[in-house]
Amino acid sequence: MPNLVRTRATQPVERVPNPGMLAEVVAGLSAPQKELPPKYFYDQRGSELFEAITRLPEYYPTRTERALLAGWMPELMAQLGTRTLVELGAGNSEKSRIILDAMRATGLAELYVPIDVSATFLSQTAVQLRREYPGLTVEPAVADISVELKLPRLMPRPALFAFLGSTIGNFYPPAAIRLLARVRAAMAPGDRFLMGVDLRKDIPRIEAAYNDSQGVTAAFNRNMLLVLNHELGADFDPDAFEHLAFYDQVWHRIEMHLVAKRAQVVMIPGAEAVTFREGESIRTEISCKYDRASVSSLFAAAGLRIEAWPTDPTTPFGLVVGVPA
Ligand code: SAH
Ligand code: AVI
Repeated sequence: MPNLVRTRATQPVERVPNPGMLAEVVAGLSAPQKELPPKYFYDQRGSELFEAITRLPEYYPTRTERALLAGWMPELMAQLGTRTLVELGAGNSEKSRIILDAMRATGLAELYVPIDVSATFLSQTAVQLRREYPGLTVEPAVADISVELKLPRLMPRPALFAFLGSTIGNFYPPAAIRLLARVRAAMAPGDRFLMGVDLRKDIPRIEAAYNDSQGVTAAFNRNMLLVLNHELGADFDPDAFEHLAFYDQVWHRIEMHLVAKRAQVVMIPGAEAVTFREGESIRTEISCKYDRASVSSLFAAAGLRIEAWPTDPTTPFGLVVGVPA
């Protein structure tokens, strides 16, 4: 059943149809600075490599966000009376369990909607969560959140829309604003938006998080080429590309690139040959770092405002609660 993901015993869900992938990849590789969208990291292996990244000593965001959630969610969920959790880019839902536990403690938890492009990973997570939370309805949605949210028609309210892990940072500001505006449009009175954002801080610490000593981030970066080989029949040689990650102080973001070790030509069926000069790179990801002012202006442009942001100067990561402006 290669194109179907079974999320319930009786209800198969179609894998995200991706007719646009070839066009998107060709457009990205034809630009003066070759570029591919980071959503193509996340096949099964890519999702597993990201999980491994979250456990690396250098990768501080996940454990910092987990600690913030553990400290804050019991109080916040009791205060909001949340009945539905919608999560964008849910991944393995590891930190979502902290929110779900806090919802369950209030006796109000009814529905969890994890949304992700990584179809098989999402369905495995859903099966596991149904076992762990017997009274909870888990309705996963396979969707590209840069295009749509794919929400169930009926959701018990109030709902919490969560976007954790600083995945917002992987979107260029105009796309981030469109995404947040989509969330804003889906919110009903009483709903809240919870977003994790990685904060600006000393550059060596940020750069170390994307250049780990075990090479897991490098493998994650190269995995995108394997995804293109598998999905499009391309003939990239991942070993012919080097991982590069650096902080851009002007744009306040990490950039990840794959740099051609030598001049080469790559074939993608249905497209013209893609040529690389030695040293030429594909930008595979940006990871923007924020402060309060930059989050405020993103929110304002999307029709949201910051309602709460408990800050601690020693914490290099922010958890922000947003409401419609
Ligand atoms: N929220 C989790 C996972 C973060 S990794 C955490 O905080 O640890 C980023 C997740 O977003 C991955 O699971 C990836 O598959 C998903 N993702 C990335 N781009 C996406 C897109 N355009 N649409 C939907 N999901 C996306
Ligand atoms: C998912 N996203 C927020 C991660 C990040 O830090 O930008 C992806 C990642 N890229 C390299 N390491 C982790």
